[in-house]
Amino acid sequence: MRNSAGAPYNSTSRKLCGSSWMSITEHLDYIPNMGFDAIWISPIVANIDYQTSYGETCHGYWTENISSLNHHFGTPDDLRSLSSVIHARGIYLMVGVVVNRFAGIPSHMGTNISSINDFNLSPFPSSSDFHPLCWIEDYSNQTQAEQCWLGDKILALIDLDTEDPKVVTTMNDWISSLVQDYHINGIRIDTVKHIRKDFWPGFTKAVGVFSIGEVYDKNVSLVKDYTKIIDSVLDYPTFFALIAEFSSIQGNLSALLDVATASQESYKYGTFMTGSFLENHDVPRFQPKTRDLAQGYQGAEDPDNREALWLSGYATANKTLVSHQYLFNSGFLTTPKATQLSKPPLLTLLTNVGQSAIVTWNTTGVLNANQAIVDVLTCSQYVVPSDGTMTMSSSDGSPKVLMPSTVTGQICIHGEN
Ligand code: ABC
Ligand code: CA
Repeated sequence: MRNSAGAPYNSTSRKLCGSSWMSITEHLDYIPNMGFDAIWISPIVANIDYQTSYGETCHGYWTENISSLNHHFGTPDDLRSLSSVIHARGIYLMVGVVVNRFAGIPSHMGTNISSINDFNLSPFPSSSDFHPLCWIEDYSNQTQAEQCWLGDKILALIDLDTEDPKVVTTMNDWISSLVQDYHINGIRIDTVKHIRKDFWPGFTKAVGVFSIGEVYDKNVSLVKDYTKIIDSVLDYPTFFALIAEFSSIQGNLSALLDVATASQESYKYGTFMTGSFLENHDVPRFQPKTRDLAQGYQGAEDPDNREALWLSGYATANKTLVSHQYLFNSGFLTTPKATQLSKPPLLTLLTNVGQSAIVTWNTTGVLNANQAIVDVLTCSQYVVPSDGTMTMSSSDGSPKVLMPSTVTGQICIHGEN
């Protein structure tokens, strides 16, 4: 998305940048060219509209009124138009949804529960619709994580009383209409671990389409329960392991395997349905952590990790950084420095040795004797010797993605991919 003027944007300013739903429609080639078939947009409802110590609500997470849309992003007709234009291109629409809380109350207005009545929160105008003020101080205390408030004394996020049946019914009815009105194909549910688990089955039923939940925690033991009540979760445990083990040459890929195995065994569908990611708008971008990548967003913590997309020039050359999916529902062969992921007919060889060391993968017994294979990243061709013994190597830390020549089809033609 670019802003209307195509102007430079400094995310540190935390200001609205003029981006809109209609501006997305000006760059629709970018999405399939990156290999994507869906877009996920920020929450769409009306937000508080005043300057806070954490800037303006450029991200859409500070809900004021769930019954109207965020006028900074466009009109209801604009959103319907975005929906129909992308659908015509075969692209799905995923929308961010916040249930857990309403707008931030800036500190100078006080965070006293009674001051909630002074805001125009809709359809929950009264302090009795919210949990009494207490701050989440211990995230491992589940009752506190669910019933106390996120945010801080600078900007409080008012926690909705999702134990109240009236609140539950209102939110379920709201999401059901929203999905239908705008032909939404999926939703990304925010702050899932901050609402009691038995709230979610009714809500996701009302959603009626695919939902993926944000459970921001590195522990498989905590995340696994949510895979049983929501279609999918963002795979934070694997994210933490990927970052730890791939961003440094001291990383241990066996530790990554431990997390992958644990999630395979305890998530409802293994890792088949999880949302894999290497970075997002809440965590530092991956590139500053290593010198081994060619391109990508560079920002550190929020708000620096929210660089404007138009500043990339919509380049599509380096797809792996943002779109690589770790298909962990597959076989592994891992040493601390080199791992082989086997998902026949695909074999992926990964390493964290860095660009100045040589790594070898022993593929004996993984690939068949006499098999002709192609590395689809470089289009290099190999034939497995007749006795089946084979090692592959890399001298610059590059991965390999191997496919049998018989199934690569059009991927590598005349030595190009
Ligand atoms: C603003 C400023 C920030 C400032 C912050 C206090 O206020 O911009 O610079 O630091 C929205 C906006 C933000 C805004 C916030 C608050 O609202 O986007 O810019 O920050 O006003 C979701 C969304 C996120 C959104 C919110 C709102 C929720 O994706 O964009 O933020 O609340 C928690 C929530 C998670 C939430 C995340 C930001 O905060 O659970 O839903 N994301 C621990 C906790 C996590 C916690 C995390 C970060 O810290 O367990 O629950 O996430 O605070 C691992 C552990 C984890 C641990 C991590 C750090 O380490 O296993 O448990 O996470 O090892
Ligand atoms: Ca809550």
